[in-house]
Amino acid sequence: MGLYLGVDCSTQGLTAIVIEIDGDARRIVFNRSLNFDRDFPEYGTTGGVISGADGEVQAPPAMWADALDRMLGELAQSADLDLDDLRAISGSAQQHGSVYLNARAPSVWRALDPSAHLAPQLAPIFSRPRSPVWLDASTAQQCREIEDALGGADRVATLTGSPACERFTGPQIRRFAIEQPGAYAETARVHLVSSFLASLLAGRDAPIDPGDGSGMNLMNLRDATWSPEALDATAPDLAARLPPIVPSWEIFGTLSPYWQKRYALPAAAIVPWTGDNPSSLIGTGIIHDRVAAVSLGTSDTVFALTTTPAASSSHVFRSPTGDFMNLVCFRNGSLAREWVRMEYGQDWDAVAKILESSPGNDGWLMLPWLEIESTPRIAHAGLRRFGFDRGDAARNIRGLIEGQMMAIANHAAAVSGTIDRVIATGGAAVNRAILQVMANVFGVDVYRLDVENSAALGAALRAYHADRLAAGEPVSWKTVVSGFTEPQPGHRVWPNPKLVAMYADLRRDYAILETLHKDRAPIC
Ligand code: XUL
Repeated sequence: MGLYLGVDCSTQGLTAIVIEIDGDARRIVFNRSLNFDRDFPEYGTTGGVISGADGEVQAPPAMWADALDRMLGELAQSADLDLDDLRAISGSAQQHGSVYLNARAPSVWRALDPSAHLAPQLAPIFSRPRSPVWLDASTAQQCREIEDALGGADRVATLTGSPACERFTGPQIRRFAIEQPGAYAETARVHLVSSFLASLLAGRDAPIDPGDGSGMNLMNLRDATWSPEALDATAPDLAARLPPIVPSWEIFGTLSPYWQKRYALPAAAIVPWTGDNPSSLIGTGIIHDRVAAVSLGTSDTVFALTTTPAASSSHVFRSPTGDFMNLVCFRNGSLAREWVRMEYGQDWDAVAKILESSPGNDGWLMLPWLEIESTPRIAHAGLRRFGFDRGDAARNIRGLIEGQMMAIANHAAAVSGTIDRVIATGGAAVNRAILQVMANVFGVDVYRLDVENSAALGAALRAYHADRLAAGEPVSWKTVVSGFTEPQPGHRVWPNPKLVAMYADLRRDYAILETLHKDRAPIC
């Protein structure tokens, strides 16, 4: 029997899931979340981040470390678990964010005092106390410079899997290197959020996995190695500052003495962490084509697995299975849904009733760009409401959520050819009325999985896969995910054929409005 821990450090909180695998008997035995704003108020975040001028959005890496420390403490206190059976740990984190460490980091990790909290002991290691995260939109100029140096947006996309994107790591690093050359010179190591947290567990520099590495505009997508020309186009001496890229399943260390002594944990294997989306691919069981996952979280994403990169997808990442995953990301996800709910003073039950009455909003459409958007790229934040009465709660709430679902369904064509089924995950997937809109808009069955945080589950499953491989008893991905990711019949939502036809027309109108208005200022 073995226990496997998966941790997900998302924008707004940190979740840990432990799975127990005993032959064919498989179950989740621990599932807990911490919320950064609520549980770590001393860091002063809102929605897990701190927003500054010029589109800057950052978060303190010490807060993520603090959350990891508290979560392992809670795990160690869990009376139901015999943690001597903990065999391997992996994790995932919000993609693209970067953590800047000075040369002292490795010696600080080696000398950590197990009787003391982790975060304060890490204070000497940061050459930049705050990390830019995926919501950061301050790097437009750096994106253009990188594209110019590499021969244009298409060339960057072919090489790295995505055009230069404001929220990606390479442009973040370039801005830092140019604007704070002294602090960049002090930086010995640039980590992703994922590899930073994996380093803390192992007490040594963790590698980057190809899944998260492909969200940086720095990795050659095809052979999963750092691209020398992309590195040169980004910042001086970057190669020396980046950890190596290794296969997602290559165990690189064991839980460090700090954790073993602090919480009486065993020397469990540490498997490279990946990005939250690649991890969700495993946690939703998407190991074959014609199935797309829609993750409704701080960002909404739609993704699918392919054996070759899709030409039309805005992002192609490597998947933790070694294949490719195509992904489209929408910045206006749960925060926009939450905003419209609060603005009109409704609870989620009332929102569900609103969605169930008058599907299609009598034809009234809204482009839900409360904040600047990445799909399509919208530089001027602001809802675009067409002929709406701003006082009409039902129409505005329905307009925003239906608009989000139409945008997701329209852009999903870029990630997968035919889609037979959608797996919905993320916090908002518990809302059946939203999934009903999704099913009607997509015109296919939508399934919700039991587990809300598919990224943390995916991490635990990846830990299991890597452990068995290292033990010389490899397990196929189909077997890895079985027992955890089969959709429950009770969680299936069917489309209503009449509404599918109506939404097909509305989706066309929505696409036209999107094209017409993406370069225009908000109208109301
Ligand atoms: C994907 C993206 C977001 C983050 C947030 O490209 O930027 O989904 O991973 O979790």
